[in-house]
Amino acid sequence: MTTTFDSIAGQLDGQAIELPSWAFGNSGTRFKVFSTPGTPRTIQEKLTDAAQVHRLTGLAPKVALHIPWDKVDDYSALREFAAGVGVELGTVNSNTFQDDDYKFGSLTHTDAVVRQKAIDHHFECIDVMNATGSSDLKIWLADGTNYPGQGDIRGRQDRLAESLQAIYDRLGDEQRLVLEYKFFEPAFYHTDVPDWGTSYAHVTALGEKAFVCLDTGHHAPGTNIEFIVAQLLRLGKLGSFDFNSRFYADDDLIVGAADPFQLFRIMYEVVRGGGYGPATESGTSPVAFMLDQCHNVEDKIPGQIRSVLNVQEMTARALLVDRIALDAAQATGDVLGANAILMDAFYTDVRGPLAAWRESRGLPADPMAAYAASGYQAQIAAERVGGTQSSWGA
Ligand code: PSV
Ligand code: MN
Ligand code: MN
Repeated sequence: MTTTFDSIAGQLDGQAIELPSWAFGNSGTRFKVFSTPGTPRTIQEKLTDAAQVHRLTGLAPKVALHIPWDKVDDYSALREFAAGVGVELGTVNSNTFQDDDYKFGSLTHTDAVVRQKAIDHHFECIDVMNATGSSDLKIWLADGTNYPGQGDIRGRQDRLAESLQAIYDRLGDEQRLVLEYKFFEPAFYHTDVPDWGTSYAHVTALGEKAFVCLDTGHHAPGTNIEFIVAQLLRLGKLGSFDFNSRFYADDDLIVGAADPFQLFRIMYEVVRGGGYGPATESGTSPVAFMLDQCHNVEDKIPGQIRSVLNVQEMTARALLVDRIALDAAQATGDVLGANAILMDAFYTDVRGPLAAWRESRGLPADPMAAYAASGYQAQIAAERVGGTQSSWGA
């Protein structure tokens, strides 16, 4: 290993991982939503909790909103509130999956009235972005069918393209649309945006302000996700990540918990493809790094702290790959040598150097321990009674 931690330490400055507001609410499975003492009752309390994650790690300056879960009367006031507690408002996520009208689809629906309702909801999200200063509109659709023959797959694609165009045309110059794909759930026969290729086809047709969102939990088991990362970066269309980890389905567990090696491989391709670091340096459009997780049985704030630390740890290891040596090994067909170079970086324990990196920047060496010692969890448990149910579980 010729690359040292000191030589990559500066590249860790400015790393930003956006937190999802919904990670701070109670969540669960379709079997049970357990409530956690101290769970936020309002978006303001969620922002206050998210600010703890940023305060202790320096890694999470933005919080993503989900509309209507985080609906408020005055988004400019919410923006000011966020700034007051030390965070910014980030990606605005639309929601067309919890309304009876969308039983058979939203942007793909056969009924023009329902389609327009779904389009109008996205217009409302863009209004929110204008007030919050958010740059990204994230669209994930529950649209799909359960039985062969239930819907006209081709017709649904055509209607989707038309609806997306109407939404895209409303974006401001500095705003982006990111289209998330998912191969199953809640529809189980087909979904209308099942894979990166379908998302890519739509966002490419829309134009230069539209990108693909890659949620790490939305692939079939065994999918080589880092290949998708490499390809989308090559095509200039990787807009954002929803990070989480999974053992079986869309588990939404802590990123890096199930398969740290996969997270390392993803981060290596991000670095290799110019998706990491300031946009001007990389020459590509910036990639937004977001978490999309739920904390069903563990405390939510430490769950989010652990998550951003996991991303930072695998980013550091990915930056440690000796790219010059790797290039040489690859060029000479040194299969095992090349593999060893990558594995050397993966096996490098960066926890000590990262603790020192934090201390040198006025952050606690161990953010998990600092949170546990802060008394914040006991304070919110005492102060907040009747936390919000997740909108998923409700
Ligand atoms: C859908 O599974 C998804 O990953 C989308 O990103 C939604 O916005 C999010 O979950 C909501 O929890
Ligand atoms: Mn997601
Ligand atoms: Mn998901």
